[in-house]
Amino acid sequence: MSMSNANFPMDAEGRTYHVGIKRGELANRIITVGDPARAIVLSRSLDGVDHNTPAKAVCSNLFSHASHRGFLTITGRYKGTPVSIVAIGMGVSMMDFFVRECRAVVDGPMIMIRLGSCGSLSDAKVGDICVPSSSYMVQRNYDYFADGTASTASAAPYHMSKKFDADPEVIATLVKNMSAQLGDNHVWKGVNATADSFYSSQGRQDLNFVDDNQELFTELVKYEPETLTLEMETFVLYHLARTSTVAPLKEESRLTAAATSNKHSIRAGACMMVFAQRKSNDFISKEDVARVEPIAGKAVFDSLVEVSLGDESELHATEGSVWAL
Ligand code: R1P
Ligand code: URA
Repeated sequence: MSMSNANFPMDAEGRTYHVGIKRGELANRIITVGDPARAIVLSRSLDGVDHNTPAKAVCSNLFSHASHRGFLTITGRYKGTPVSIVAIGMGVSMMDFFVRECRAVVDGPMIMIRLGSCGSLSDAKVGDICVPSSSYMVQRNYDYFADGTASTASAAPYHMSKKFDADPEVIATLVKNMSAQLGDNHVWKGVNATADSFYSSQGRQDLNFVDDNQELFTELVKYEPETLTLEMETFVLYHLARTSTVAPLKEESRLTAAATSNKHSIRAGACMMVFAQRKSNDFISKEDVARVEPIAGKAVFDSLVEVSLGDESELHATEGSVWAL
């Protein structure tokens, strides 16, 4: 693989370095998930799929691309509208690769909705859906542990960032469509905490390491009483959407205007299935995942196509794209 441009590497075909997609392969409306198997489950709701396709395969009439770095992109149409599904793996760095590289190859405004899994700190039970209207970041304070023991440290062991908001219309639409699919009593609104680890920064106890996180849940709720969920990506999605500039940056000459503009080219939202109930210590069953994933997916697709992206003629051209009829 030969790349040019060290600042934003792309290959000769115009494929981005990590997600591995190029112009015309990605729609303006995207659902992003962690697990590639979830992406394949969701792809079964797209138009014209052959339901005899083997369970682990992408239907051959949909576009799909698996990158060398573990991203899986599937593009097709949902109720006639072009949509993409992108599985990114886990963690904030993967979300950063995803948002930036996808933004770079699509013209016009975009909407990105994450359908993830999470731990619940509230009364939301396994299999319920949480829709966070904002997210903050919880990071291990590495300096605190500098001498291998916490005994001499003065600062706090974990750091909580400021909150960044989702797009309010995206959130309202997700709540409405999730409630229609699952019932109001299975859909929760609140604030998400994105952690830089599944373990220490989510308050999991691990005697093999000094983590000093026994009080973390109490600290999180003190910091933000509406804290509902813990997971590992949503903060970066909300943060990058809020710091996105005007779309699209087709020409260098637009960079200056874009950098000073207040407009954001990305509308973002997220919803998470509760996999871990941290108060009761329950973990979701395989059967519940198989039941919830496809219906939650339909609610996200319905939301993706319901939220307006403005003048559709400003969206990425159909001509030459993988969703051209
Ligand atoms: C950890 O098990 C992973 O699950 C959650 C976390 O954010 C993290 O990525 O989300 P996904 O199920 O979308 O990967
Ligand atoms: N994903 C997370 O990041 N945490 C959980 O507890 C469950 C899923």
